[in-house]
Amino acid sequence: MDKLIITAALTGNITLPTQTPYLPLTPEQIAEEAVRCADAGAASIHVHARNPQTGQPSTDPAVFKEIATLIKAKTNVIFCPTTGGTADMTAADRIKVVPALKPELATCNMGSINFSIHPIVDRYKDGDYKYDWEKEFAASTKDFIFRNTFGDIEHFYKTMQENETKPEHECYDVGHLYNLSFFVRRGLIKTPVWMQFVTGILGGIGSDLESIMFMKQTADRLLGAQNYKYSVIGAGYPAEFYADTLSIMMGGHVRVGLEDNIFIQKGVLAKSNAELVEKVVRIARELGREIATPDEARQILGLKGKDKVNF
Ligand code: KMH
Ligand code: ZN
Repeated sequence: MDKLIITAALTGNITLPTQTPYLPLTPEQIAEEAVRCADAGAASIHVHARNPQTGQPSTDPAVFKEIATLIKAKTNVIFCPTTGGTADMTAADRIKVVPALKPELATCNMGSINFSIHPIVDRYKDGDYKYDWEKEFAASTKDFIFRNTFGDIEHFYKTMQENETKPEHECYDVGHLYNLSFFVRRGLIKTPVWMQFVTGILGGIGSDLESIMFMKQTADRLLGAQNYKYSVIGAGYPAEFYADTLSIMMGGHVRVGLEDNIFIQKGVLAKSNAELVEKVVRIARELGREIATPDEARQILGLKGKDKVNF
């Protein structure tokens, strides 16, 4: 088995500031969390930008650049920005970060899906929200279609190829594996590919073990096990740790972080992203799986190297 690549997803765009006071929002907070996660064993940091004043998800390349520069000054970790988005972001907005930063890795979402957090509004009263935008944002996801058409994906691939950025393929359901295999067969993306099974999102496949195994078996059948590396996300608690443990056992890689799960134990908020990384490191060590350093992860994934980025 490869050494284990741990990705830390620090803030995302679906966790609300109201859900946890520990969610990093400003570039400084995000960078500080990234450094702590790298020290704890994360090889890759998945980053979303937020408006530093309001905590709202943002596609502003200047904010991404500020975060990336702060992180690079203090650690050797891989910087992987999102190209995902919310209802008010176009595909053109979402991909802007790639030519601006020329990162080693960036996400590439492999199909259009419903992607919703609307049930969360049942948990809070109007006065509970930290920011004005949060309730309307969460409620509006009931009608959100996360758009990733074949045309969008082709455009993302082209931009990533021009900038030597490797796509991290986010696959939220079995159909997304077929989409990826379509692009491989067409020669638009070369193997070995790097993908992530994103499970437990309302609108995508569940985090139950059978579904994760089915994703793996389908990817093996469509691509051939030697032609891809994968990581697993389980959204929520305890799904994050169950899904990651299964992946550790199967030879896959893992992602943790407040983007996907805010709890360290049942009902106990994680006080930082690093606490989540530390927990998955403990699980991996108990299971005898060694942890990859950022440079070992670069080698496993075939990345261009951090000297070739634009930040
Ligand atoms: N928000 C996650 C469920 C992306 O940012 O492009 C999936 C994700 C994808 O992290
Ligand atoms: Zn993300």
